[in-house]
Order: sequence, then structure tokens, then C-alpha cells
Amino acid sequence: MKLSSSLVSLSIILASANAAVTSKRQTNTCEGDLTPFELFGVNESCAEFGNTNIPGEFGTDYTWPAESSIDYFVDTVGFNFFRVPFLLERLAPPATGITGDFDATYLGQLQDIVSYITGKGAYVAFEPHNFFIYDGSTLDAKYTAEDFGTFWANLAKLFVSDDHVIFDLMNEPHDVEATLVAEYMQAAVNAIRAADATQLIFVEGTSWTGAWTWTTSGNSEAFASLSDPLNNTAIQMHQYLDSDGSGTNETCVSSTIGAERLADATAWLQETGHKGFLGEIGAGSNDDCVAAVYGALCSMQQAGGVWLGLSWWAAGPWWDTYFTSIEPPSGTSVSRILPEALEPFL
Ligand SMILES: *[C@@H]1O[C@H](CO)[C@@H](O)[C@H](O)[C@H]1NC(C)=O
Ligand SMILES: *[C@@H]1O[C@H](CO)[C@@H](O)[C@H](O)[C@H]1NC(C)=O
Ligand SMILES: CC(=O)N[C@H]1CO[C@H](CO)[C@@H](O)[C@@H]1O
Repeated sequence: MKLSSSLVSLSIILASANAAVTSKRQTNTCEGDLTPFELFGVNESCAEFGNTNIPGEFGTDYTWPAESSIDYFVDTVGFNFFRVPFLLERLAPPATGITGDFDATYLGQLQDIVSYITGKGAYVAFEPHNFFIYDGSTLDAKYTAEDFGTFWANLAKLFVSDDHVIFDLMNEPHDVEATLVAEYMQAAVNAIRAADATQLIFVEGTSWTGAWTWTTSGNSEAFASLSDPLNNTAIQMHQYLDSDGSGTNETCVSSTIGAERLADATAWLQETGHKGFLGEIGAGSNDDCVAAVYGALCSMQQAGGVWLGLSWWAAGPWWDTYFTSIEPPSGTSVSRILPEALEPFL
């Protein structure tokens, strides 16, 4: 299905699905009127590594996703989505700034992995993994919202002909006002459309775009009126299930914390008519976390199509056996999440 078409029509098509999902261990069930995910996959995290070393060295400070990993997730698991972080300073070097020329080598590497993914029929969202910070300062210290739009228009122009590309505007702004972030996101949406790129766009809010704080961080007010002439923009949120929501502790708060932390954001999506995408979710591979992730995904599919899908955090050649890694082969050997909490919803 073409994602460049109206999200409204997608939800109508998807709303016709009605199924029950039963997990492989039969410990969890998800019932009711379920809307399958349109986009389901994983973050391929590695090109943003080594962010204290700019530009850094390819192969030492950072790398790009392995084609074998993409093959595994598409051909064996059945994922159709990848989120590919990059570093803004590597793509748009500080010497000429975000509105200047792109670094040809880094851009070429990004284009290669994007083509590889979309060539397999999957979708790819690439994103500056910059937290609204560029070259040591908050973006607005040197650049206007229009400059940010120029950056995105310049990048989007290079991908206009690939309808499986998604533009994910900025990873996890934090310690900036929601209204400021929304202004920059709106400017970029407008600039991308003015550049004749029609594909799906993801915007992210402040407070690390957390789902659990969406209605208390100022994001719900700031993003309520976000608009896109093509109605093809979704709100990307992130959610981790450990006590501080950082995704750094293998212990989940409880077996039901996933659905609980998404509930207010889901209600906001339903009220405003915005579509949501859970761009990062991660947790340990233990009983509580498996149940909590399963419950989160179940609640998303029960929400009437407001959630387009999700991407797990993380995969990538350097994640090895990190507790949320599902990178083959090492990550998949330690992860219960993939078979028990994700694959039941594929
Ligand atoms: C976008 O949505 C608005 C409000 O529902 C509607 O008036 C407009 O026609 C839609 N535009 C497109 C291009 O679908
Ligand atoms: C992880 O969280 C648990 C429960 O809150 C706590 O007991 C443990 O010390 C934490 N581990 C680390 C490494 O912080
Ligand atoms: C658990 C984990 O790897 N979390 C990472 C998720 O991504 C954010 C940035 O988007 C990192 O800061 C976290 O460390």
C-alpha cells in the first residue's frame, strides 16, 4: 500500500480487519477489534554512533546497517519498516551548516542503505539523531525554523521518487519548549511539501517525544493543530518501560506498564485525529517485560487504527548482546521479545 496516499483512507482499509492474536507461549492473548500495523520493524542504530567524534571515522566511530540484518528482518521475521538514525553534523558539516552542501560520502552511504531497504519492498524512515542539538547548541541558537525547513527540503528532494521513504524530522528534542519544537516541525513539513515530496512525515515532540508525558509536557497543546497539506504526517512517540522511562534498565515497572504508559497518548490521538507511530520501544527479555510489551502492542491494535505501527529499539551491527538487541545472530539469541511479544502481531 502506498503511504503517500491519505492516512484517512488507510485507516478505513485497516479498520476492516478483525482478528485475535495469540502469542507463541499462549500466556498472552490480545482480543477485540484489532487493526494490524501498517509499519512494523526496528531501529537500525549505528550511523549516529560516536557522536563525540565529528565527523569521525567510518568503521571505527560509526557504521551503517548490515544488509544481512535487513535481509533477516524482512525475509525471516516479516518486518516491513526500518528506522535509520544518522548524525546531522556528518551529513551537513558545521563548516557550512544545516543549509549548506551535504557531505557526499556520508550521503552516498545513506542513499545506499535506503535503496537497499526500499529495494526489498520495505519502508525506511531516516532521522537526524540529534535531540534538537547541532554542533553543540540548541538548533534555534543559530538556525530559524525556515532554515530547518531548507535542510529538509534539500534532503527530501533527493528522495522524491521513492515512495517507500519516510522523513523523520528530528530525534527526541528535549529541554526546549514544545511550541518551539512544533514551530520547527511545521516549517519542515511545509518545506518538504513545497519541494514536491509527498511521502509520509514523522514529527517528534519535546521531552524525548515520550508517549507517557505527551499530554503533560506541552506537546499535546503544541501539536494539536499541526497540519500538512497532504494529510500525510504522523506524530512519532517513544516509550520505554523501566522505572525512569530511559530504556536502560532490564527491569520493567510491571507486566501492564506498556499499555498504561500509552493510554493517554492513545486517547489524545483519538481525540485529535492525528495518527501516531511508536518509533522506539524497548525493554528487557524477562516475563514482566514480555507481557508489558505484548500489552502495549495489543492496546495499540485495539485503538481503532490511530497507531500506524512501531519500531523496536534496537538492531545494528554493534549492539551485540545488549539487553534490547534483536540484531542477528547474537541479539536474537538473547531476545525473548522478538518471538514472544513482537512476532505474534506480525
Ligand atoms: C486533509 O484533511 C482536511 C480536514 O479533514 C480536509 O479538509 C482536506 O481536504 C484533506 N486534504 C487532503 C489532501 O486529503
Ligand atoms: C534496575 O531497576 C531495578 C528495579 O527498580 C533496581 O533494583 C536495579 O538496581 C536497577 N539496576 C540498575 C543497573 O540500575
Ligand atoms: C535502550 C536504548 O538503547 N535506548 C536508546 C534509545 O534511543 C535513545 C535516543 O533516541 C538513546 O538515547 C537511548 O540510549
